[in-house]
Amino acid sequence: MKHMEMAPTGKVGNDLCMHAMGDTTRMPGLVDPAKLAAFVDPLPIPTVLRPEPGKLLTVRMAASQQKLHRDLPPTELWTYNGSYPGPTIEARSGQAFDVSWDNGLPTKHFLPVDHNICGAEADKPLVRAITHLHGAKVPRKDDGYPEDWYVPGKSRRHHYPNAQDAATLWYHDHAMGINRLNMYAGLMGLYLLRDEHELSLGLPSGDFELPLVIADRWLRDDGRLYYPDSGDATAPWVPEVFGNLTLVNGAILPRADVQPRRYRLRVVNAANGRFYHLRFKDGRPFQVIGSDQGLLAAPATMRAIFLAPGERADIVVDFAPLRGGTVELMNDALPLMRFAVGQGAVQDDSRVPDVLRDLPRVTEASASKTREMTLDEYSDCVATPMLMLLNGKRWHDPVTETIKIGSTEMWNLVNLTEDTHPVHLHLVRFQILDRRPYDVDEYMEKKTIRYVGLAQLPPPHERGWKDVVQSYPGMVTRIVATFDGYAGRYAWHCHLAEHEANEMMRPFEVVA
Ligand SMILES: [Cu+2]
Repeated sequence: MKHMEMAPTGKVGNDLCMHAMGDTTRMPGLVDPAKLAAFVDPLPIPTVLRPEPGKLLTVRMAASQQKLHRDLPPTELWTYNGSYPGPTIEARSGQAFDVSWDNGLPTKHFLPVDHNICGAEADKPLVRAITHLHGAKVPRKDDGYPEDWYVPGKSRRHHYPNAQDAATLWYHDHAMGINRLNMYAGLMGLYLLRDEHELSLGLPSGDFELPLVIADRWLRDDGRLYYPDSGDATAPWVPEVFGNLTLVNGAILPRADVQPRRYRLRVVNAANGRFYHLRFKDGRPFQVIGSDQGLLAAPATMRAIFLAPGERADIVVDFAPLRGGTVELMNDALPLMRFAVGQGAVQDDSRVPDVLRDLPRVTEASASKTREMTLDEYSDCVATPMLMLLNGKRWHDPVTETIKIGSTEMWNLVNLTEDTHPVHLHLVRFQILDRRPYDVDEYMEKKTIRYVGLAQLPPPHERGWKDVVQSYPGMVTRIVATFDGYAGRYAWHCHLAEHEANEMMRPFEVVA
């Protein structure tokens, strides 16, 4: 398709859109965030499950009621083990176990299923689920492949080898065609993988390590979740969802009472579509010690971090200078939560070493194969208002990426759209080589890349192992991954859940 057919769509998933949608948007019948008392609810901390090696852990998906703010009625959510976020699963590297993911959901969906979306056709059951452990290197049958969904009343057992480095992983629904709805309904939780090396570093731990699962939602005045639709009941899919309320661990504008000392924050951007530009209101610096796939080589001192859906940040912040004071965690100019720092004297034995781990940078030369992968956006006013594709192909088109197991490949993500897309690969970790501006129009015409600027190295906080990369518009983003571990068919996709659904997701096949 030619450039002219590209949709002149609204900005999706970037600052422009966040501001255009506005965080104070008030629609009739929806909760107005300005009317909610701030920092009155304590920051919820999900229950921690520590499975014993070799044992079976059972986690059950079910509808449940949960208060998201003191002054709001309870909200129906779909959760793992009755809470949003679900329980935090703590695992140790090298200690395998199995989880039985039981589907105890209702048989009717309470959010607008679009039967035009691939995998959600009218002949499919309305409610289906499959849990993907994001960032885990697992056999194909245990990955949570989108087509491995099952219906209420059924369960599926996944084996987690945990044969990888310590990292902030998270689990969430991945059912073909409806996972954007299932995730929005609440089906997600943290999975912290720890290893001996990380535990030896002396980082803040125990009560001084806080998970922060951040995601936006709309709520109706009666407390029910509102998921926007196109206005066409036969094709309700929308290309983006930006709620006006932000939940941190399931609470709107919560407060964490902390001590004047260092804390480790395990941050997940669990939103369907919103990017978060996180900073502290007073501009205080913090140390980023890890990214998606674990520790960086060295801490990166920052005052703000931009996280796309699916991305994680492992952060250490020192509240000692704030004894007796408060500080808000912000998304740009909007507060997300408050830290209220106690008065008492505390002894802080934690530390952040200057060297966190041995982490060699991968090189271009290590790749035995290079693939050019385009990110495309098409206007198709017949079926749907817009369509996002990878390599111009749909999910059901034949597999084009057949990869020899153990081989190292460089994927050049050629973004032809006007938006940033967070690209996630299942199974593997990768490093970002660089991003470089190129002539988009010339590529459309001749399919050749002409660079129009210098290659930009990723900033320090993106130089670790990653499993989501922000592919910027007008840039070629180069990543290098080694496809080791397991053979089989896995998925790669945009982590904007609405894009992924239509149809910014493709299979790749690892072969022996
Ligand atoms: Cu996208």
